[in-house]
Amino acid sequence: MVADGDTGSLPGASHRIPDQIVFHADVDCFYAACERLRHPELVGEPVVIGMGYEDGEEHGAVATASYEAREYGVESAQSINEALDKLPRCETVDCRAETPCATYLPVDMEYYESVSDDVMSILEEYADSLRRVSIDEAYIDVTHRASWEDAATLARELKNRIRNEVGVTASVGGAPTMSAAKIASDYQKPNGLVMIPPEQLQKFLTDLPVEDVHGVGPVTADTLRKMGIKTAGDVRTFDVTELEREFGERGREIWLRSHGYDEREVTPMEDAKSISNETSLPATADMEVKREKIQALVDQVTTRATEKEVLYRTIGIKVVEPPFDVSTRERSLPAAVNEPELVEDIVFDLLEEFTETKARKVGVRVSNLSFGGKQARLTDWDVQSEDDVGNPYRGTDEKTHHTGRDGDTSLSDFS
Ligand code: DCP
Ligand code: MG
Repeated sequence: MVADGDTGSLPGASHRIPDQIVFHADVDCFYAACERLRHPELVGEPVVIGMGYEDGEEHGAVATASYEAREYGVESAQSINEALDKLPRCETVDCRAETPCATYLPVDMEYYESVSDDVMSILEEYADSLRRVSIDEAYIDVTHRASWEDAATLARELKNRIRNEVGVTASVGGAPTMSAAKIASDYQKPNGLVMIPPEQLQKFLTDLPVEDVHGVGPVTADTLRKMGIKTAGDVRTFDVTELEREFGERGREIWLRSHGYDEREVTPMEDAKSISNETSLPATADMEVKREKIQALVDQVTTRATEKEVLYRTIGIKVVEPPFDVSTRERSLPAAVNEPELVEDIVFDLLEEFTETKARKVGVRVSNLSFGGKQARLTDWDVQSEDDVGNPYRGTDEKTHHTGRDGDTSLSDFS
């Protein structure tokens, strides 16, 4: 049953739409917008910024493309070669050729960071608190700066100041929750302004594709679709316990977010290096027991990653044999993700090496974190050889083995 407008369908503090006003601001085609500041002749033209790209070369990947270049199918994470097939390189920066072409430029992080700082300083002026989540996006809490009646006016003022004082355009979304504010800022890009007051939140979410629900990655979206769930509205027709049965703790989160329940407050970003957890068990070689413990740890770690809007590139396990024999195994992926089912597959795969091992403690860790970015699609990932085509589990493995007191310095960042 769809519970539009129902903000209190179940008891408990988290089953309500919070009483706050959160904005999420995200600059449009950020790196390209920065380049346009110093190359005004590129305004309105197709521009492609390449990571690992050098002038005139063909290696590297697309970091971003201007909206004019996106019309030709150029997008982030494509190889430069693929982009060049869709849009050849312009002969000169002020090219006026008849056939469509794009200006390709290499990434210049130092410059983009200085533009980012200028955008963030303006956002800070409007914020009771600010959470910067990537180079071009931040959440701000404006609960005490506006009411829902004038929230759009405040957002417009903020956007105008960024455009006039920095020279880039930002899309801004406002909502009572962080997750909905992020969806709102993306909803009308570029130069978007979307406000979702509390009474409209559930209606807004009803038709939202399930892959856009906070915490749902491509693999989970696939499983949900197989269950007949295509939208957040469809999620709400399910009982929370059914989703918990299928996805564990994360099922509950998907259910909550689909209702617009998200209690998170805008707090400044912590500088975490990894997210991990570990648990003791009566020393045993029983794989069933080890798997069960690891499964619970995966749920806890990935739920924390989702709450913190963190992507990770490295996934690892730790196995402690009595008395103090510590082994770690980790695998690094070609791109950062937040994909709990993938974590589960990888940690179970890494655990295979310890089939015979008596373990008294096991741990799960995700590291190589990036904050607030968008996850690559599995198909975007670079594959390492012909055999690995389509195999997202392929990555680089690392092993360590260490005897000594568990928790020694070489492993101290594990917990
Ligand atoms: N970025 C990157 N590689 C990616 C995605 C993004 O290097 N796979 C970089 C380039 C982007 C910047 O991060 O300019 C900000 O990321 P966004 O996802 O906000 O993308 P854009 O700002 O470029 O476009 P949009 O208008 O969709 O926000
Ligand atoms: Mg952006």
